[in-house]
Amino acid sequence: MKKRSTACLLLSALLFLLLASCSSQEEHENMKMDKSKDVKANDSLNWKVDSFTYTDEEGKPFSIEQLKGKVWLTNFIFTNCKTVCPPMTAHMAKLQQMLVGEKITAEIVSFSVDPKRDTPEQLRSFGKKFNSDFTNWHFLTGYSQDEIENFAKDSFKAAVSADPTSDQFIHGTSIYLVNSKGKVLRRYDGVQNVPFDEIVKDTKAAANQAVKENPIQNEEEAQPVKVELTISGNNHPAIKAAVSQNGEPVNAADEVLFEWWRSGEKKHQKVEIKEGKNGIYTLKTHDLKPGKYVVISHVTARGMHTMPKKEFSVK
Ligand SMILES: [Cu+2]
Repeated sequence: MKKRSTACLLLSALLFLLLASCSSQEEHENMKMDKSKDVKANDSLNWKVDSFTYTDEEGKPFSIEQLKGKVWLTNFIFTNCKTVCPPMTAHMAKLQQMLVGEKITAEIVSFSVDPKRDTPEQLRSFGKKFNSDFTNWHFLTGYSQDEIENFAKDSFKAAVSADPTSDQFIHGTSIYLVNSKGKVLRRYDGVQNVPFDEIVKDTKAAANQAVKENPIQNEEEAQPVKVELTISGNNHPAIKAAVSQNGEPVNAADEVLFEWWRSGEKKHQKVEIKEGKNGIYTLKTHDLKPGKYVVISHVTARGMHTMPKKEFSVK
């Protein structure tokens, strides 16, 4: 040690600087790998994200269950980061805006790698600095240092560790795209050459895929099946049932049954129509005696039963 040369001192200083920087060596290797492999849009890394229940920037529990059926972008950050986390977060904020612009439904999750200092309040004020919209962007904490290091390694093959020489953390700088089944699809550079358009395009594709595979996820938003009966013509009126759901015509109802009778008479007539065109099921009446009639249509579509009633008269 006494004989330590100036060159050696310089080298130590350089090493110190390298370690203190946010991007890990593993990340640099990943970047190299990304370039050489030229990952295509359909290539899936196919890593399964481990189940978790952490704490969000509101101090509320946030678990992977809340991401079920949803597509999400994610990264690892900490609010006291002196290097890459601020630009990474600004990039994520830009992506959030772009997703809104393209009407893409996706969530964003930023995991703190410094859970001791990153309280929910701290994360919230950090997010606010970047105009993060917390409705679909979740900043997570509420675990031990060991837990987040293992989680990052197991689920994202990402290194996270405390820098022994400073108060900084060494962590990967990727943005990951996770599909609705909790599989990591892709990894992008989150700092320097962020492929914004590509990320938005891939997220859109994954979100469309999610809707296709899991229409149930929209069940809460699904309105009940709607039926509108209209009657046109006098002597032998045509009765039309327009069946729709969420403004979309339903052309394959389980059952559309028209049943009508003359007021005061017991005799009913029934016709079942199986297929609609543009959601319209038409019944042409015939041989009707003059009088007042009542018509009902039973419609069973998508498990929902609805039965409107209408009156008409034949002269
Ligand atoms: Cu950082």
